[in-house]
Amino acid sequence: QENKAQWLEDARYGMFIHWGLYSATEGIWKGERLRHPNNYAEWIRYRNRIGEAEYGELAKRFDWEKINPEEWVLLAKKAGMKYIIITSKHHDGVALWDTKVGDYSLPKLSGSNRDVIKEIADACRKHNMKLGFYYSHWIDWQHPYAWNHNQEVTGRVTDAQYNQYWQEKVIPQVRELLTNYGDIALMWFDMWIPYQQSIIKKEQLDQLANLIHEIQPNCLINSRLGLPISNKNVDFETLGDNVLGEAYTDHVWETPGTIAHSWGYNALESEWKSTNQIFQSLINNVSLNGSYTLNIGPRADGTVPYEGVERLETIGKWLATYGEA
Ligand code: JFZ
Repeated sequence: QENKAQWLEDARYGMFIHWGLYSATEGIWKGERLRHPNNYAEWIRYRNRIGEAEYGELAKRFDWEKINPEEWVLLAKKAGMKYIIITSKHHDGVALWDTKVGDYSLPKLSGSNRDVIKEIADACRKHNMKLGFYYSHWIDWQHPYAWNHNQEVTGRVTDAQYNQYWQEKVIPQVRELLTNYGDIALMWFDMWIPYQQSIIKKEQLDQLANLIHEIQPNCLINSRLGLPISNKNVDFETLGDNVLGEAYTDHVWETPGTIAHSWGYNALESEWKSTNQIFQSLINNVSLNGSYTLNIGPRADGTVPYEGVERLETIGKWLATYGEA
């Protein structure tokens, strides 16, 4: 049987985009930096204990005059990247698209009728770029019955309650994502422990995978679904964040990497990797038949910090001159 993930191995280099309400905080909430040594801006709602209503207000800071997802696609092109993965719903539970499943979406919270997921899907089609969706299935800080680690935000959750979250939010939202936006190359789930150690049940993961296969049989699923690469529902392995490949494997794999430290835009970012370091990470993975998915964290107006643009363009120029197409 032909490996449907072969294109990802051949692609070698892609763009990750972390963009959501958290981007508008820029990593600062009420004059205070993130209450955690890891400066992940996309975790600010949880770390700084922001309430749902107040968090939703961040949608008002989005600058729709400037936001243009096609520019992200053009940047990926220039960088020599072959696919894009965008945070359709991160742990905060906010859908970036115009979901009909609940009111917790960027269009509804911002009062804008723009559907950024539709716009990036259209731009990817136009520029021949593969598109994948990050979807936080395990954790959701908005739904009262979803998982949020130590349960400080929503209280304890029973298996039955968790299943309610699963059936009324995860399943119908993933169905929307795979129905309304054309061909989706991959779904990137994000649970970094085996499902047995989580509240998720095997049947729920199978249901999710079956749904994806039913709507888009060619759509790939990553191992952070919560299952090992040996499972038939997993098409490629996602290594730990910024963890590079060490050897050839018999399966397709990728490393999600950051240019700086935070995934979401953080104005206090101070750990930009050098262009050399990023380039060597890419070369390391490519030399082992792996892929490198490098993240950008645009601001709430869609602009990408120049530190990232500069590194992406430098490497892109090198690839255009010396790399194979
Ligand atoms: C997760 C998210 O919590 C984070 O916000 C970001 O989206 C990132 C891509 O994924 O964070 C992780 C997940 C797994 C590891 C580390 C951070 N890991 O396995 O090393």
